Amino acid sequence: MKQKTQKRTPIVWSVAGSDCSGLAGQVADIRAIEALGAHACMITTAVTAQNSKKVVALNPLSEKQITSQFNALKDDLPADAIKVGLLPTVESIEALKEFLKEYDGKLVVDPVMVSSSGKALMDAKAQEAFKTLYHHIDLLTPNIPELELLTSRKIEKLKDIEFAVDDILSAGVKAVLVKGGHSNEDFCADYFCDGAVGKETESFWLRSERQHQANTRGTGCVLAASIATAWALNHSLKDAIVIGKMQINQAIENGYRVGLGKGPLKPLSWPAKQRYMPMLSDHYEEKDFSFPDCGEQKLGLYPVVDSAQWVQRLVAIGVTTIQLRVKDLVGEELEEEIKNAIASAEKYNARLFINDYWQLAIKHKAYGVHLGQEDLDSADLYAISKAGLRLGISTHCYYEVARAHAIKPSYLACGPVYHTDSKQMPWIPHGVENLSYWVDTMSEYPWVAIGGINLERFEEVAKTKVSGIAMISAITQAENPASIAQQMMALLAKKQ
Ligand code: 3NM
Repeated sequence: MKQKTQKRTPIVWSVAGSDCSGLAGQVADIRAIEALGAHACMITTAVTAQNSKKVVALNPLSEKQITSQFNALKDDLPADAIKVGLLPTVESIEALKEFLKEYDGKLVVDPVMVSSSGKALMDAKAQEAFKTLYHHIDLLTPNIPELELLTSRKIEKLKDIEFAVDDILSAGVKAVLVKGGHSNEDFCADYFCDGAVGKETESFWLRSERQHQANTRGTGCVLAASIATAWALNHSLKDAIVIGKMQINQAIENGYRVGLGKGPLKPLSWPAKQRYMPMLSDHYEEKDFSFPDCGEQKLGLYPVVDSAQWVQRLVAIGVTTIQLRVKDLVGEELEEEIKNAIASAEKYNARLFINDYWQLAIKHKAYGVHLGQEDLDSADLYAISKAGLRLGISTHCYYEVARAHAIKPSYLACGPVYHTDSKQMPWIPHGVENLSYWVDTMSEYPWVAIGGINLERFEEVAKTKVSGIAMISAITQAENPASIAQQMMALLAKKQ
């Protein structure tokens, strides 16, 4: 009988210490890896004896014992990503280094140096040898005490974190995520940076509200293992970091008590709640602006057009939400176009969003502004907020949703839902399933679906809980645009 061929499940290796108490270390890694849908393999570096109150013994394995585990796995169950935790001795580091000579895949390393009860988990020689791994590491995830140990710096101010991270990046690590769980603030902010001084860098803060939960053993393990897993599943590293942060927020919420001391986190399946989504920005502090909502009425049919004439044509037949996306006008002509579009929308009481040109939108009192991610850095969000305009933001992935979430716009757009020829983008279409994930997960925002939506696909999109359905070509390139728009509006009216 012919066997069914199945897509191979991605594999993530946990190179770490076992923990007989089932609270942290490798067991936490396995739970995290399998919760996100990958297969976990274990390379054990030490058979630790610990309980919920203390580490009793480390019991490191020999270089030979560790190497034999690498050799057993490497051809049969090769890693799509590796998460490294406890490396207690120079021998364990040597064994890993030897293996890394033939592995150039994704490598996330959580430096496990001191236990939460204060026991040193790496001897002084191992701490030095650890640095010889740096140029192999794609992402290093220290907490503040570990960052201090690794860089011999005292971290007192936010700037100290940046300097210390810079030391590590200059020494060869490709990216660093510093975990902020150890601060006393009522939020928890992690700092990411991926390039040393002089090289092109990207850095950001990821903020979540602090959950005052007692059962938090294994936090570092679950975070790094979740990031490695999401990365193994082919999300970008930055998306994987956001997914890891969502998962840690969910796992902390579900931590449970089991022994006399702190209990473990519980990583559940794929995180899908707005309260797990971190806010991502270049600021440590939360931004203090807000944007008005778009009213009770759903955004509905939302054509995106490139001229005031189109706005006039469509609002006149009852379109209530519309975007002016002008690409080829400048100066007075551009301003005139925007003024005319605003006048038409006002006449018919339609909600007009101006793409990109936020100054002109403010000047002529448009209903709202729509910005792409690339415009977020240059636009003055404070000015838009102060003027009382609504704000819509395009998103395509976890990183972008987390970034938009920090701005708390009036709506979020999700695209491309299907293939589109109207805009060049690197994104694979979401499909309706991913669109639904976003609408259901970030459920406090109205969502607008965009990309490749036409009359045939319209009902399928309308079945999700989106607030608005946006399109360019299905209307502007139709033989009879008014008829298509009216049919779409009729489908929405039928649904209500
Ligand atoms: N933004 P059409 S897709 C302007 O995914 C735009 O952010 C998108 O055009 C996004 O309806 C898109 O012709 C083009 O496919 C939508």
